[in-house]
Amino acid sequence: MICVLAGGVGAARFLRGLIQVVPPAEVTAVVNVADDMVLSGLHISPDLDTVTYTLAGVNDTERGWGLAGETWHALEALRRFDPDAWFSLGDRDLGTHLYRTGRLAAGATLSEATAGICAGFGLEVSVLPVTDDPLRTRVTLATDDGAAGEEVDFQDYFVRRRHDVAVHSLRFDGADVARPAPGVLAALDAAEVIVVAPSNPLVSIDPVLAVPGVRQALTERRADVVAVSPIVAGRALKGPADRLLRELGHDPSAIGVARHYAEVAATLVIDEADADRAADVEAAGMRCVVAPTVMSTPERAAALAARTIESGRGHQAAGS
Ligand code: FO1
Repeated sequence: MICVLAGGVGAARFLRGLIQVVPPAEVTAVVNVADDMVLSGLHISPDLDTVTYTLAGVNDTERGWGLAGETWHALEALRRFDPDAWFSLGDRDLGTHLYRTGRLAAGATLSEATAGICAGFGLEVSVLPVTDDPLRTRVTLATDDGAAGEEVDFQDYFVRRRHDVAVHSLRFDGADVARPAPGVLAALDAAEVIVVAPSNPLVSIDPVLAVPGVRQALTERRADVVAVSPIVAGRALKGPADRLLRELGHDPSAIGVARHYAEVAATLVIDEADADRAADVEAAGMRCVVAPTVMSTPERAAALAARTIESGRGHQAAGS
């Protein structure tokens, strides 16, 4: 079994590649829920849905989030009453949020609601929220002179402000008391290889690691953990990972990613464009594998997944 720690789009593409090279029933995705929010009374789980829709092959590939062939009649109707509605829920996507919210209101856990959604899409992959407890990323914006300013919800920062603002710090509200969802620690324990997907290290993977027990589970399995760098030639392919790394005091490069993950993962896969940084990655304490990491086609995603899994298995064979 392969276990993948996952955020949104990058992880979803990686997982879609992975199920081309590993039987889907042998894959477990442990997914970030700290981007979740309640909007118009509906519980939205962006990363869970991005992973689910992509694995099911029904995602909108242009936007990266939501469903293909989406229409926006409900949003237009909502804007009659709230012209400033800034978070776009498509008509088809709404079905997912209605189902999830209904199940939660009836007493189901987020894991149970997620299992129902995955069954509805016919998925064989186990998609697990990292926790069923409330976990929310809160973003403290930086003032012009770099001091701590207003603290806002993650989606307020990411979508409403288009992550085009300086960040002072992050915290994961609820992380201290959150419990891993059923199956999470068992999957980390049983996995042949654990992959840290090419997701934003600071706002997608760190909240997953912040759930008590998860970081320790990875540390204990460090030799079998392979991380894939989401930074290529100093840039994030999507989203604000490069800017956030810089603003929060990390090197916005494969080396910064290596330093960030060295405690939990033995191996880092970096892109060919960063081949000249391999020695620095190794100096940061990680074994370095150089491969094409840009998942511009499903074939490239499958090749990256195959290489990543081989790297984890190879490391085990080497006995390190
Ligand atoms: N991202 C946007 O940039 N604008 C949106 O209006 C938006 C709506 C949305 C609705 C449902 C959903 O599951 C995701 C949605 N996203 C939207 C994406 C999402 O909020 C972010 O990309 C992630 O949270 C970051 O991983």
